[in-house]
Amino acid sequence: TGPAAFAAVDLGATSGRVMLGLLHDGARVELVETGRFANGPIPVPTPDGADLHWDVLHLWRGILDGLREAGRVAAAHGASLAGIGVDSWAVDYGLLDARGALVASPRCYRDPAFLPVADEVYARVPAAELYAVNGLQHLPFTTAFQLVDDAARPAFEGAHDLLLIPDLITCWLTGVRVAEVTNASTTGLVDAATRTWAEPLIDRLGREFPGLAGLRGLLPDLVEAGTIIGPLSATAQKLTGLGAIPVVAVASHDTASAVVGTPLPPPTPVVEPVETTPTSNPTPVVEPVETTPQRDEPVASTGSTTAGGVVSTGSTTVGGVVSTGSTTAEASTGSTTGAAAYISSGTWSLVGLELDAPVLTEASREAGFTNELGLDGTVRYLHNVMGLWVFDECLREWARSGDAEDLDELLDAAAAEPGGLTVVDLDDPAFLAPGDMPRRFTAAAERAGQPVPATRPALTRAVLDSLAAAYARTIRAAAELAGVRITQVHVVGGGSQNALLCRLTADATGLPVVAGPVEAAALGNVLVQARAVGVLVDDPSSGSGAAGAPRGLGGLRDVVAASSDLVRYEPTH
Ligand code: ADP
Ligand code: LRH
Repeated sequence: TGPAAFAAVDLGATSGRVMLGLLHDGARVELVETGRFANGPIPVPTPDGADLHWDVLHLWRGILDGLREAGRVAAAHGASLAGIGVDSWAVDYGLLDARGALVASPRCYRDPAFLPVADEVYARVPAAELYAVNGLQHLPFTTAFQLVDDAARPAFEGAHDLLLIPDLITCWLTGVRVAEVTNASTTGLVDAATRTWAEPLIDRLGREFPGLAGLRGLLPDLVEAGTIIGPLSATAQKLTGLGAIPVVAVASHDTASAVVGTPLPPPTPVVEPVETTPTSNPTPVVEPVETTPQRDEPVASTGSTTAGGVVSTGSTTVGGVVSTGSTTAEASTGSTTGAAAYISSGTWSLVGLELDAPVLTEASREAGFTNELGLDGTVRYLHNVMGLWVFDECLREWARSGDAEDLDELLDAAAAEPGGLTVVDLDDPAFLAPGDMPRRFTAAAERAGQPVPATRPALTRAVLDSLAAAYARTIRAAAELAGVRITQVHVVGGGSQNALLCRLTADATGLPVVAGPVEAAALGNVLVQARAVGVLVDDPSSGSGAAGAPRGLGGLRDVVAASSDLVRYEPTH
């Protein structure tokens, strides 16, 4: 029989794409790009400056074309589409009027107008109270803060429904309005422990900010990832040339889909203290990695490499995800849980761990950790690092000046720079807005009393050194707060192709870095669809589950590992 075919719409802040996922033998996904379109914040002049918007209609055009092409390419492989799923960047939304038409083009989270709002909210609802419920790190653009600003605008009065970006596209495809929970968890309006709308918090915001009095009425019903929303509507069928294909609510936050699409090995008990002795090898070891272990195989089967001196033992998994606090693994062996960290590296770098319950402590809030929701009841315990946005904005600025850089040559030149000279704090909101990044980065270096990079390669190196330092800091803090020992770091997304950054990350963390897949979000999107429509079920002969039962997260990741070319970077010091 031919492959099962799924179309993943994956909208990043830098580009949107439609990927056809061909699932071969229920074991391996081949991704074929059937559409890619540019994305980015667009300044729209106002009497007092400019608002930042997304061009969601341009994205919609690209999605329609990409889906039509996905249908054609699937047919050429002897398959027809069995599902469509949409994921995108988080927090932003479209408002629909009573007729279901868009009230205004969605605003972009990088709009500087949002910057002062958080403090206005915290003055009325203390940050600690918010964190105890929604578990979100402080980000100035969390949906709840955007809404306070938006509610003061005339357009808001016409709003009847609020749909996050992927839910908006799903609604345009099906006519059905829902809020998928992984992305809804980034709004600040969801209870991280119960995975439901945080009604008391929403009511409270409505009382404190009269413009938000009707907020609850704007929010659709929540659904978990993996819910089949409905078939393509008759209109969407005409627009795409496709049939009544089921549209599935995947893990619609792109980062949640990317974490599904990360070949994380199962957590394991670890014994013996971590040895931090540097290796004597002066050159980075870059070797192909075969696959991550099957969830149910002993960890020894990962091959000869033990992570950072940590010896892994046995095959115990802790419910498939890392448990916080005292775990079964700890109780039975007296050891700590060893787990892999992930970095979803695109426009942002999302750095953290997968947990089975939120960490809502004050220490966690103060350290800037978020508890966003993941697939199958998991929690994405992570921190937003400003990411390749800073580097890409430099590239865009140099291109605008008429003297564009070749990416590979620039990265080679940056690799030859001394390194470690300038390391700035990329959490600074000064980097959030678009425009003139080289000047803003050098200004930040000056403010921090650091050497100001004088050339483009030196500046590139400084940005990447700063990223690697932020990754190491974040991974250390996550491990401490969640009570686990990190054994390796997985980097996925477009940034996993940046070999220099991967090497610097291995060195800064002292841990092996496993890079890939590049299209982790699209892969995670496809896998959740396949499971939802009943294609990805456990093979009873594997002994890993009942016949016909849907695969767990570990089973989905077996497919990720089988579908990806991974590259491993060992730390050199
Ligand atoms: P998003 O989903 O946020 O739009 P992506 O996952 O597509 O982001 O990653 C985009 C980033 O990947 C770019 O910002 C760029 O820095 C990096 N990138 C893409 N291709 C390469 C490459 N060949 N080498 C190094 N970096 C790359
Ligand atoms: C990455 C991302 C991230 C959010 C940000 C708004 O694309 O979804 O997880 O914090 O965009």
